[in-house]
Amino acid sequence: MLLDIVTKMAPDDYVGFTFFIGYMAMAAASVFFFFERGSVDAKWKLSLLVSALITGIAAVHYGYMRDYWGATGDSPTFFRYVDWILTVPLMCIEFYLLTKLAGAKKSLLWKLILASTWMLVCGYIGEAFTDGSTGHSVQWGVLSTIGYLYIAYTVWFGEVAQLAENSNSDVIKKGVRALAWFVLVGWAIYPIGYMCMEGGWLSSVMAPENVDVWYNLADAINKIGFGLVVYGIAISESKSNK
Ligand SMILES: *C/C=C(C)/C=C/C=C(C)/C=C/C1=C(C)CCCC1(C)C
Repeated sequence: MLLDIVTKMAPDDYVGFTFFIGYMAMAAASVFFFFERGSVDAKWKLSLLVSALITGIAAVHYGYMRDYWGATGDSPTFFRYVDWILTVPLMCIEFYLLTKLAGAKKSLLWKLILASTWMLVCGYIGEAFTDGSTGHSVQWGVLSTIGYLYIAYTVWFGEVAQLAENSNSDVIKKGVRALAWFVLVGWAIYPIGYMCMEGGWLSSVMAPENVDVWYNLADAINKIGFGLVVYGIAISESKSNK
């Protein structure tokens, strides 16, 4: 089955190409984050485990998406959202774990998880149940964006930002700010991709088939890059305490 798909991969199939690379990169990142737990202080091990889970869950779904794409040539929207609905709340957990040492409460964790789930459920309804109309796309896109803006606000100015500011650790201050940039810039690629679907505001700018290349690039930045920043924080904080 797999071999069949591989032999049919066209040389200019960039979506297929990035699904293959994404799969291996996510898997490799997971192994890295998992084994590097041994290099950081005990209080950082959970953060690195969560990083490994994010890229590990993505690796499995990239395997599915790669094969689905190879077999059908369609956008694997279903697997994409299954992956996001698991990995994005895990990224919210990373923000909580980083600020927990500065006093973050459980309620912060639940607010972020709720907002991210809302964002993705609305996005899925908008994308998977599209009737091709602009009305449907915009309505669910706007609802989804409320969840996104809530998260962006919380990490830039709200509770997460304030906790990091009061943390007495420059590493955490800088690290949380770096992760907030991922949310603002890296995550913004997804709504742009969403708007390229049939009926979307940008549907005349980019064909929906190319959207997957952007999603794959965004995922690599937002999952592996995000994990590396968390790793950087954990490593420097571990050293500075020795
Ligand atoms: C690893 C995967 C990540 C970080 C996925 C993030 C996804 C988003 C930030 C999606 C956001 C959307 C909107 C803000 C509006 C339109 C619908 C979505 C779901 C594409």
